[in-house]
Amino acid sequence: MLNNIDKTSKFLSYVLRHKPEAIEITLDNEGWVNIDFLIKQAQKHGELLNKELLMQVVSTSDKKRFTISDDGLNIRAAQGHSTKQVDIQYQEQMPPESLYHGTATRFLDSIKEKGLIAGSRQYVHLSSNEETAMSVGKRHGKPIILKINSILMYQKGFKFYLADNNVWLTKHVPNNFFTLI
Ligand code: HQG
Repeated sequence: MLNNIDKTSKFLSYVLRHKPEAIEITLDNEGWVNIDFLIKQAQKHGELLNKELLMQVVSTSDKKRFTISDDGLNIRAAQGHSTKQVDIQYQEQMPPESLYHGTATRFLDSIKEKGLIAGSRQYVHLSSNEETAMSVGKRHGKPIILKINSILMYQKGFKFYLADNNVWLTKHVPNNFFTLI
């Protein structure tokens, strides 16, 4: 059973990453929405949300999924978007030598063929350490970890971005830039 915090976290991920229209809100290009308005709309659609619970979810999120704006008025998901409303201008960055991607064995054949693709999301998500990659992979089935030669990709002109919560993003990892570990 999910507790209130986990339920609310899933709800916020859903509306801030994928389906803002589900509660009749609009996100700006950078993914932000006014917190009071979000709460009002969530309540209107039957969600048990209030400011205290929202702030609790933000501060306890293991992956720091949500960011509050400096003025405290707005909230956004740090990464993971599929909605076309949002096109965050992430700061391009030089990646570390290697990055990791956790996935499931059943995807391997396809990944070996096409490389890592963003699918329904806007970016391929990469982790800076193996432990995180492992927990991401476990969500999909029997996990495996790919080690990505991110610095070589960068030298060859591929762009990397670092989200607010330290998840690394890139558009595509072709199949010659990773090994299985
Ligand atoms: C796989 C979570 C077949 C890919 C995590 C992954 C992350 C392919 C799945 C964030 C493929 C997509 C994102 C190909 C990639 N053929 N399968 N060519 N290329 N895939 O959930 O990276 O908890 O969209 O390996 O922590 O698992 O939601 O992406 O298995 O940061 O905050 O297609 O979501 O964060 O799955 O996870 P997802 P992901 P939250």
